[in-house]
Amino acid sequence: MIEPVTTIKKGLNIDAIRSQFPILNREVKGKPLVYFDNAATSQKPQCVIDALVNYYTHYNANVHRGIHTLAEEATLAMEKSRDAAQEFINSESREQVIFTKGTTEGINLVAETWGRQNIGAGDEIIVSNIEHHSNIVPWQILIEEKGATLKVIPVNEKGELVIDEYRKLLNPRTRLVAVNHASNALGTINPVKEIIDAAHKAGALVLIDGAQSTVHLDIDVQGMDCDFFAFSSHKMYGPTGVGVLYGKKELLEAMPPFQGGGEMIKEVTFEKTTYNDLPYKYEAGTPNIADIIAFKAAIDFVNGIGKRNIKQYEDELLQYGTGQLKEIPGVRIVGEAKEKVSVISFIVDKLHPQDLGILLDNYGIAVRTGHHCAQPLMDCYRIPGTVRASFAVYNTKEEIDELVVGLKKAIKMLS
Ligand code: C6P
Repeated sequence: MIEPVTTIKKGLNIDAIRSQFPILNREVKGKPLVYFDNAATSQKPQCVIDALVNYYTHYNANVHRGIHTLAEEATLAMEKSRDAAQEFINSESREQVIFTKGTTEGINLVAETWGRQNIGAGDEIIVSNIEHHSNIVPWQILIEEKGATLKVIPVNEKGELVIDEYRKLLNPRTRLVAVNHASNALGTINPVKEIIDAAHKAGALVLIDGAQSTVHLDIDVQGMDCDFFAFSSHKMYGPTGVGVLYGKKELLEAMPPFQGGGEMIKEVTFEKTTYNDLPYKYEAGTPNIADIIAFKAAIDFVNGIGKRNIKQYEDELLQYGTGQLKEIPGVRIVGEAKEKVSVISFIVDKLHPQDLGILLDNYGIAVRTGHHCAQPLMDCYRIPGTVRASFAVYNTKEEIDELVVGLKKAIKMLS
């Protein structure tokens, strides 16, 4: 268990937090690992690893099917995860928490069910210029099939959405607005409440891609009033292969099923099949039981530290890192929105991000380089990609200093 350390006044006990992550003790290329690729996936604390091992060691069984002890224990543990996720995002009910493989599957689920049912020729879907491909391509597949149109909210030089232009895009043909809560490529936190309220006034629904926000920001789906919210466990210290799709109940009830199979049915005959109640209607087949169970350990881990404490500490890292990187000649930060999560994207004059990434890896520093699955954004800024350092609660200013030293060396070698 994490030490009960953590009031804002005292500051976080980062050493105690780091000690929960065994992987942080390893070396890469003979150097201590500096892991700054948290926006891609965060590392996992021991409690999450233990939850996985514990399930497979002691009560591995399928869920919702057996009446034997192991099956009951597994079912109970999995459903406890649903309760934890419900509370974590303040969903009205547990039935509205659908387990998916991750954000991508959650968005595709909405596109293939609600979208197929509700989008027609001439309808419009609005996305933004700073979306991840996961929140672009599913809508492109849909509009191609239906003869609908995709509209795009522009982004300014700082990496903020141009909300006045967004308002102009809304019209009676707008059926859905799909935007991220926080951008993976820039770190921008979008004004989702404002976006949602404007969309609702225009009669459109809103899907929020919470992949990059859920670990950093308080999430209140009721307060936000979003219609759908999708996120992934693996970006918030939990296992891969698990995510949640939240939806408003009346929408989830009206939508057709996503996939057919076991668990999502009430009764099957060759003449007619009736579908299960929420949330199981959207959870066909044996779920990812172990990872769903361990996801609760991740939620407990985050709650144990407190999101506000995490955000406050990560903001410090963000400001420190931004200041340090800006001092290096030739470095330009890409994305300087007023509100950001702890992501710093940058480019260096005349150098390719990938070359920098390879050299940084030689110093044990893991960053992501490239387009970050946000090619339309890179095209808009006319850059091939960026180097991205993204921070988690276990990172330190000393590690940022390592990045600065490594980057200076890399720039010297490549120039
Ligand atoms: N971004 C990154 O390095 P999945 O892969 O389904 O868990 O999440 C997809 C996704 C959707 N939206 C946003 C805003 C995201 O950042 C991501 C994942 C990772 O930035 C991997 S490409």
